[in-house]
Amino acid sequence: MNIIEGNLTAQGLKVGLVVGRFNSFIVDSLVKGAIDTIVRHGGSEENIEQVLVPGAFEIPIVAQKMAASGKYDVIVALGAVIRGGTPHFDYVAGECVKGIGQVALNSGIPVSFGVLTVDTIDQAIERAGTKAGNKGEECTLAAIETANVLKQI
Ligand code: INI
Repeated sequence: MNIIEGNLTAQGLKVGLVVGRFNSFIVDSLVKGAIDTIVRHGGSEENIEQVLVPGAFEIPIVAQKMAASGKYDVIVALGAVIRGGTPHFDYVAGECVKGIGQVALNSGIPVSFGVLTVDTIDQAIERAGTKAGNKGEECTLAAIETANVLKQI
């Protein structure tokens, strides 16, 4: 039996980060975690490009152009959508996740989902480098593995 799996080596990997500025206090920690993960797995900061957008809603359209550019092996989407008192959260989070999935499938470039979708600021803090880890790190690891498995198929 032939088993194909991606390793966690980021050496030579060209990574595009698309980052929603909204809730930047949280998102900055996700970005730090993503960059740290790439470097600790053998990648280099010169091969990372960061594109900033206003909020999670804008991530898909920018990720789409990044994917079509041919400049990146993988794209990591980072942001934080925090529920408020209106249905706004559902629209922003829903469009963001749907759009990111579409970009990945339509382009063939993996787009990793590192956008927090949480009910409270506390939950966001927990996932941005405190007791529930750092989702920027986790989704970057998934991005590295997926990019490497795709290369072998
Ligand atoms: N954008 C976010 O990234 N996170 C949020 O929590 C958020 N909330 O709650 O409003 C948010 N809204 C802005 C949205 O992403 C767009 O930038 C805006 O609607 C303009 O298109």
